[in-house]
Amino acid sequence: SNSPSAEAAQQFVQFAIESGVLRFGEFTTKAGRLSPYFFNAGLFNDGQKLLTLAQFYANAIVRSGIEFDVIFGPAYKGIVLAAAVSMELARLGRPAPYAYNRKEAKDHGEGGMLVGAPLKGRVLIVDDVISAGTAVREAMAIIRSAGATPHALAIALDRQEMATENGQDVPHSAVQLVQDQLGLQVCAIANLSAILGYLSHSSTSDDSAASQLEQYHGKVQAYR
Ligand code: OMP
Repeated sequence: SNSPSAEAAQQFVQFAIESGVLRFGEFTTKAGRLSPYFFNAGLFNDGQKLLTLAQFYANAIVRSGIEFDVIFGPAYKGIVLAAAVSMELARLGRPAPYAYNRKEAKDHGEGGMLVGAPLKGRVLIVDDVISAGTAVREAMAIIRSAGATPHALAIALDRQEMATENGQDVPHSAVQLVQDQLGLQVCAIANLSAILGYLSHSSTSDDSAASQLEQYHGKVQAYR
């Protein structure tokens, strides 16, 4: 199943809010959308948070039933994620090698743009967030040029937004694009609906954040 476990999704939203990773306010996304919330995975910035994060990913991946040969973490945030998820999967008795890319080519030593295990076979991309689907297409291009097969995507948060192609909004979500057109299996720990659900049940959250997220959801989601 690629739909997140509802219980894990709620627990994850709470964890992200308590960690300061999920914040409410005014933000601009990479695709240039004005968003009332932002998820900054870089703030899972101590060992305990990273371990808990890795457990959420590993459980979601195992639950999804996705099969793969190697994990790929796109630089920079994906590097830490790939390593942490690989460690937790090993602890669960499902060892998998991992690799990541450099953003700048190295002209000495071992050279090249890829570090870690050889990128071959079915590749699971582990990344933080999917919004308009640009980052995942960049990761797919790196995997293909290494001669491997982009096979699946695991993310912490699916923002459930419409995809862009060549900078233009298209009438389907980024996850639909990745699954139906690019052929990847997708698993997410949580999505915008889970955030909305959490806010509607939490007594501590403010109602204005909840209503702004509702509005935003209506604006950025893809209708078909
Ligand atoms: P897309 O490439 O549009 O799918 O956006 C995904 C990337 O946006 C992530 O890898 C992040 O670099 C960044 N991002 C976040 O980290 N958190 C958010 O809440 C929103 C974004 C974003 O800019 O859309």
